[in-house]
Amino acid sequence: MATPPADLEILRELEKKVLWLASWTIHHANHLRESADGLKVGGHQASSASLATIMTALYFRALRPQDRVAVKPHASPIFHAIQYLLGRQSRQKLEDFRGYKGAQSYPSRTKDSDDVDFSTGSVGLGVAQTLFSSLVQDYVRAHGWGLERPQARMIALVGDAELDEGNIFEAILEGWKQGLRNCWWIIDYNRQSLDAVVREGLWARFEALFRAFGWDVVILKYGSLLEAAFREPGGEKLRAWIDNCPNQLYSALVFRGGAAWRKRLLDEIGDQGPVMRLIEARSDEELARLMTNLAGHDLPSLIEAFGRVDHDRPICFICYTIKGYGLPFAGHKDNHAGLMTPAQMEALRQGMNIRPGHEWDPFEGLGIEPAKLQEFLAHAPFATGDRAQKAARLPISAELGGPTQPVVSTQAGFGALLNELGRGKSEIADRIVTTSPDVTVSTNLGPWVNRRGLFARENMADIFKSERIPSTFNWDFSPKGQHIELGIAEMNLFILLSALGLSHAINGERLIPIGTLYDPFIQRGLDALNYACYQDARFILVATPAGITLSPEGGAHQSIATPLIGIGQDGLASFEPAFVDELAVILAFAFDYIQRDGEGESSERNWLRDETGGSVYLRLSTRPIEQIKRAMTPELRQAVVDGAYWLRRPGPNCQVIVAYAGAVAPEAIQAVGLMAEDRRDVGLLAITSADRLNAGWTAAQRARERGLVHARSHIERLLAEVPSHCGIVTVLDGHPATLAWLGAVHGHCTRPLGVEHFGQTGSIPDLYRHYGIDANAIVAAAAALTPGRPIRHLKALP
Ligand SMILES: Cc1ncc(C[n+]2csc(CCOP(=O)(O)OP(=O)(O)O)c2C)c(N)n1
Ligand SMILES: [Mg+2]
Repeated sequence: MATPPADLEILRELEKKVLWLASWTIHHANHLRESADGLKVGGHQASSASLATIMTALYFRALRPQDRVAVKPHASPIFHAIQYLLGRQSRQKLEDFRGYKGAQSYPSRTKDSDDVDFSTGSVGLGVAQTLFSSLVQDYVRAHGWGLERPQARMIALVGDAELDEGNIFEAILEGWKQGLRNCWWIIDYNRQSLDAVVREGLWARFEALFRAFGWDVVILKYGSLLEAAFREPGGEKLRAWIDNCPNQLYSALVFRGGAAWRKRLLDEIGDQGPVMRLIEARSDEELARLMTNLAGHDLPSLIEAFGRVDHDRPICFICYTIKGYGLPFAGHKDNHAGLMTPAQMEALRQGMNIRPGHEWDPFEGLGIEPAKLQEFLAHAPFATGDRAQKAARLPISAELGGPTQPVVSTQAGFGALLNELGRGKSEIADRIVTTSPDVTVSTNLGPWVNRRGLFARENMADIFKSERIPSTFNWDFSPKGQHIELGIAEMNLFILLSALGLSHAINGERLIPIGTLYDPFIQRGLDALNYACYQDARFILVATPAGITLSPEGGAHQSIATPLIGIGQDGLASFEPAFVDELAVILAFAFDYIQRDGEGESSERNWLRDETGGSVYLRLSTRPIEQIKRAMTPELRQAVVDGAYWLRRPGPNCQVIVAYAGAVAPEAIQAVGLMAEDRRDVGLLAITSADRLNAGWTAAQRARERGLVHARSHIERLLAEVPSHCGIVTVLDGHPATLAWLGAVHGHCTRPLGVEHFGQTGSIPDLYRHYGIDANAIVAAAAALTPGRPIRHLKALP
């Protein structure tokens, strides 16, 4: 569909305006706004200019309201400028760019107010997010939800150096397996990274790679001016020269300008007949304009390419651009952190016909009447529909599961709870979608998958089943399946969870995503997990087995630091239950918690910001543990969710308490039993969430500092019962720092036990003894901590 010349004229004016506003925003942040710290804002100006034309073509022409875009981090000023022109960004936020509560340095779903679809910042992640969001859209539609809404294209604006990130390749492979559609990746092929100019011929590797995985590849190299020149006499010679021009030389000439182009071209091909006339017919300025007329800066080429797409296969557009195009440092290899000087900015201002004092006026200096521009913007396809999506919260029952076996692990308990949910009929069960990077069976999702099936857009039967070969697992794929099986790539797991966990906001359909993996491999995908939390995706992460307790599986798979990740990761409430009745309570809580979106007021009861909700991390174990026969009272349920309860309440003459978390519960119980013969009133504190205890404690202290003198957190109330001379021994299968802070709550002397080194294989008793977290070690720590006669049962430690 050809673009009417009048529209093209308007789009050209808007392109100029977008570049101006983005440049002015950056300049304002650096030179005009009072900066208390004197820090300069680099990294945006050149990188933004690269994408000004592509984003103009997209937002004002090609995008439809339902389309979703991940904008490369450093193009954020262009994004904010476009939103400003569309009336969705305030001038104040632009003026405060990168400042307190101003427009964000990198587009942010949670911190920006101007309609960001996907956050970006850590390069590679936003790109993969668009791919997984396409898969999630297909999942939602295959289940019959949201069919009344038009299908979105999930689009990423990708830096060429961004493609060095390995997670992108993991995602491409997974996308191929899952039949990816409706996904566009637009590569800003400016041949520059942060430090330097990229390798020659990179585009050819990209092209081959994308084609190998079933993508359509569209290469947008030369703009309409250059294409026209190539058709002139001598044009073929010019094309051959530019095709063979090394990236570095091309960039250098872009930077140096018209006279340098002329000299170089005349030196190298000036004697080759008509091409000389082609060069000589142009002034220096015209020659520079011609030679930099790459398709990524050519509106007609871009509009035509985007408009021509007539299929839903994934597409990679390789768009040739110039980093810093239209600005004085265009092409310079050091331009990433480059900033325009006030004099350069002044020249740009004059060139754009902008009067001093009118720099923020949306239509200042343009050659078209404001009313016409306003009208055009209001009718841009992107602006004509409602983009916001919302989904109601799903009802959940507080009770989960049935009777458990007398001796069982939390991992087996988790499998049984999900199996039970899968067996029943409930809205929540229908909205659960599980996923795992090739550890579905070994994390106990098997029974659930047997009931609910695997997801694929096309039916695929389990041949083992049809061939009547006995197998515990039914591996049938169908569009109604509720488990997405991933290859072994933990980055993909987290980015898929991020996409599933935003379905309510992106697709208007709520999902309850549950991802499983081995606990140590959280660290493999940690940046993606952090990214998912940063953009407020909602999911439940089940990490199992964990710690050294997986002992016979080998030292390589032991995790030590993950409980600290659980405490430190914002947006993620982490739990490490020991018993399955606790797990059932926590899972029911998690189903609700991941759906909350209230304001961040802390509850007086625990001082946690529970109304805002978040994601949940469950650190589970394969160790079968004798279960406690007890009724789940409302008080106990609340305490489990808040993070701790007394398994044995300390008496008034108590000298020591043991506080444990997770799989070491039997050791803690045994140690308390041994000590009870020589120490009176020993207390035993069961901790289900060090994270929530810690968060509540911190928040309550803050509240008191603000004058709310009666604020008390859950852990403060629990430990208030413990006499001040009493010692605390803490123990978990994880880093001892996880619980070491308990001593600071009321000043109790504390000895934290845990695991600081790893790698040894053996049985659980071997390893608990080796690492000093068995009953003996707990008793020895208690004996050393508290006065009194020796504890008789203390055996010699090896
Ligand atoms: C994971 C990660 N590593 C490093 C960075 C720092 N960084 C920001 S942009 C960039 C390279 C940019 O090159 P490219 O993607 O080609 O974009 P351009 O600047 O050319 O527009 C780097 C290394 C980052 N943001 N994220
Ligand atoms: Mg680049």
